[in-house]
Amino acid sequence: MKNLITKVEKGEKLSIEEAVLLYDLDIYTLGKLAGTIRENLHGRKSYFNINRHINPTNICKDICKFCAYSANRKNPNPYTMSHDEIMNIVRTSSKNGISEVHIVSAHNNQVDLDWYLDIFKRIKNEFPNIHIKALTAAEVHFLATEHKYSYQDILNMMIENGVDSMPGGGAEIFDEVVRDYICKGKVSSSDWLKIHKLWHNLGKKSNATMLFGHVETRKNRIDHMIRLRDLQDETGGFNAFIPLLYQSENNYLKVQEFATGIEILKTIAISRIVLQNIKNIKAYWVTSTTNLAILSQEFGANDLDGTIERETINSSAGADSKNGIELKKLVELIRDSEFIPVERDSLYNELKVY
Ligand code: V47
Repeated sequence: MKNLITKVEKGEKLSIEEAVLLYDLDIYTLGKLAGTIRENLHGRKSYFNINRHINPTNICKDICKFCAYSANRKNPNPYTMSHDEIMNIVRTSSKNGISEVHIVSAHNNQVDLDWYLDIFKRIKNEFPNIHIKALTAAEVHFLATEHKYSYQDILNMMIENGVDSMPGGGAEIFDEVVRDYICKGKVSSSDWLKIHKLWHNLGKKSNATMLFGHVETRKNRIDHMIRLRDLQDETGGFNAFIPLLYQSENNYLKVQEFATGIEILKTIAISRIVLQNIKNIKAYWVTSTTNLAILSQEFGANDLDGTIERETINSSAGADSKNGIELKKLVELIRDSEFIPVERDSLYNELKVY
């Protein structure tokens, strides 16, 4: 263990086996190691943005066992927003000072490709200063397959229509066996990575998530991180890594044992240690709860996502995020925990230090 700690302190790259061993360290040692990396990168600053999540449709041709958002037997309320409805949301949110819209949908084969893409142009025309983070690699794969285009074509169309960056959703767990069990039929791990690589090669940025705390093993998590680390070495295009804690309500995934608070904090700390080439680790308050997100700042996380305003995907599965979080509260929580709240834009330029 001493050798392993020295290796981390020197910033050396860990193998899968070494990184799995990190879980055997106590939480304080891990916090210290990850905290030092965080401190060197960001000092005591903790970032967030003022953003709005929009989930325009929940009709989905895929069935992921962990998903409570898509319209199905457990959630029999299908909806598809019109572009006018979406524009009204963006207009209201722009008055609230958002700098970003985060738009993610289900895989709806009852609307055409223009329904997915035209909305970006409308938003960009009316609000050129709002950053559009939209379409996960899972959606890109769905649109390419459904409408018979290449990934490159879809990515080019996204740029033509005003998409600025890609969110990190749809990554789930890259291990093929687990992936097959929890979300068979969805974009494959290699295609998820390929789509992000193509996007980065267009000079664009994206995020990467990992859904954990369900049926995956510690080794699966490390394997996931290392596949991201390898791609980041090639492209440098990931802005942030976001471990998403599994929410268990209203879905079809049976989980025997849920992740404990210690396991969650260890996973965040280990992600900070393994992914030293990804600058930001986001403790997504939506899935981890605000309490644990705040604590995660001591375990390597330097970003808490944003105010969100409205959230459907994770709140359908039990997260307490339906109505976002007030800016004042988010700032107070960060300040009370003796970190410095910094509002950022989507590309991590600092907008305001509170
Ligand atoms: O892709 C679905 C996950 C993701 C559940 O890039 C679930 O900045 C937990 O990707 N329990 C969507 N998670 C959210 C997402 C995201 C969120 C915030 C910021 C960014 C970013 C991206 O939510 C999905 C899926 O992996 N998800 N169901 C569930 N039951």
